[in-house]
Amino acid sequence: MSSDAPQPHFLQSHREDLHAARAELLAGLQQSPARVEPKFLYDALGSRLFDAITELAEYYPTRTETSILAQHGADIARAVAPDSVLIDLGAGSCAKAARLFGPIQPVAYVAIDISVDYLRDSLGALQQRHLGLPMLGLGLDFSTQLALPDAAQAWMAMAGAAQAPRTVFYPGSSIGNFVPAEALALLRQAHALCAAGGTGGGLLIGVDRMKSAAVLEPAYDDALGVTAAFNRNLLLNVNRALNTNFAPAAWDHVALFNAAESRIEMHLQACFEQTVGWPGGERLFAAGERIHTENSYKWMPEAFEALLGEAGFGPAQHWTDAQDWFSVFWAPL
Ligand code: AVJ
Repeated sequence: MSSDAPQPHFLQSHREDLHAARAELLAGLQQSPARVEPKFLYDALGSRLFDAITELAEYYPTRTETSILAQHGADIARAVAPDSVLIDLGAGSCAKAARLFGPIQPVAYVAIDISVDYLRDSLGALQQRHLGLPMLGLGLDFSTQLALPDAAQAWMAMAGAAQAPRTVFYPGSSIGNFVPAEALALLRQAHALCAAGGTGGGLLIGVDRMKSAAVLEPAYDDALGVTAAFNRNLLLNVNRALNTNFAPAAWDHVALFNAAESRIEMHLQACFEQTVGWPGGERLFAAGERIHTENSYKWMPEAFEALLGEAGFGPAQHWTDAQDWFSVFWAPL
């Protein structure tokens, strides 16, 4: 690589109060039932384990969404404004957004992930394949607040894209991690993010649909145990954050479909009675006691369309697959 090859720009937004973040995590661990937010699934190893999950036969969402985006790429390109800034929420490997570059021809690409470290390699490699497209990697935990920091606004102005329409891309049904009230709050912030750009902006979002437990449960409890490893790895991440002494092998992976709440739940279940300690405290877990680590909501398309409207978007359109398992919505400003 020559030294004057274009490079992506990187920014890491840090939560001001790390102490408060730790206190929040510890409070969740001490609740009954205990809970840890799903963002703790995504350290460097967790992000790689998730990428492996997307290749499993049982895990249909990623490949179904990919096929919808491929099959309806021309329609999607007609809906999305030309010359927009593509803002990718939870970019990870950046592979999904990269497949949109051809159809929608963005003028700039902003990849947002909780950790900028995971973005460095993927975005660096992507930049070499798209030399003329300005790219920003932004480390930001948008689960608490979705807003671009001033430095990101300044970067867009430098890239000549301050007035461009904004296409916010939130694929993978990651919106499913949020209970409906939180999902609405996040969609409202996504709407504000689009509204701060030029006319023609909107949200392109992937949503997993309600379907039978016979399809849903294996997707979250695969035969190879990759999802189990992904779930248990959260404990190693918590150990680093809090100095706890969780032993991952002492916890079983549990994935269950909660029909009343329209969601898959992941839990970690203590294999036997054990005490987990941290500097200044400890908690006893009974055999069989659970830590709730993730919700993955499954939506009826009509209900999700209504949610988009409540968040302030105009009339949405959506595309689906032959089995009606997954939907990709375009919600204009
Ligand atoms: C990244 C939140 C969409 O809910 O399907 C995959 C995470 N958890 N297997 C999902 C996940 C277990 C995934 N999302």
